[in-house]
Amino acid sequence: MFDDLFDILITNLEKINSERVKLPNDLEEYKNENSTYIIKNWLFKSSKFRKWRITKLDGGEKIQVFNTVSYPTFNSELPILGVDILWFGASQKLLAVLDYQPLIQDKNYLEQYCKSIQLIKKKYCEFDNTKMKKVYDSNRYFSPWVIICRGGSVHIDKYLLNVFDIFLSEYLKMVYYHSENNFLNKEQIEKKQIEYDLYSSQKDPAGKLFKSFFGEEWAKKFIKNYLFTLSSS
Ligand code: BLA
Repeated sequence: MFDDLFDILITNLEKINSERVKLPNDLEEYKNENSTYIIKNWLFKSSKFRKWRITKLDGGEKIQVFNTVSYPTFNSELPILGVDILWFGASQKLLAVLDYQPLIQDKNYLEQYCKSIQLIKKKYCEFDNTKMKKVYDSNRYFSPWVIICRGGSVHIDKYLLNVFDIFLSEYLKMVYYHSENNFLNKEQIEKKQIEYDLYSSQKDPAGKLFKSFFGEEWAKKFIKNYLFTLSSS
């Protein structure tokens, strides 16, 4: 599922000359014993991005996930693009979260780098239909304009691809027009990205899910060596 989102993303990553980074076989693809859950992962890097990861989880009717996160190089203070899209087939429920995840909560930083999401929210207000619950602290690494949709298949059919397409292309435009940092130096950027990984590795509700689908050993390795690589630095 979500192949159209995946295809748009790959096309864009190719356009910006990203290079695919080879992952160990058991991180590239992993299945549980009876193959009810299959996870596939991709890793890219480019001159502008230290790391860009994509995860697809196929759990049949139970769960389908498309997740992607970009990390700019330590030379750029720009936000991290974060996308988490989940489909629960049995209950026909969609959860979609898209944000330019800010490194700091400075008002001017947020206005400069995150506010463009507002245009998408306004254009697709039927899609942006709910607020964040308490899993994450909304003041850490989320912008005031985070897009959250709790919906059904109609939200996928009518809006998801357009929302993702604009969200991605606006972000890439920002990255390519960005010339100088105004808020953070290289050392501070690195520190913030480390904090992001540490914080996310502790808060991510996916951790429990990976443990139950694929076992504790693989889940730990996946978090440390793929999802949040800086969390152990
Ligand atoms: C919520 N994400 C969730 C939940 C699960 C996942 C199981 C809880 C579902 C629910 O509340 O109904 C699952 N997250 C995953 C999986 C991966 C994953 C399988 O990352 C696989 C890699 N999450 C992110 C990123 C963002 C993010 C980058 O990984 C930022 C946009 C956001 N996920 C996010 C938020 C919630 C969530 C904000 C909670 C939504 C809420 O508060 O209502």
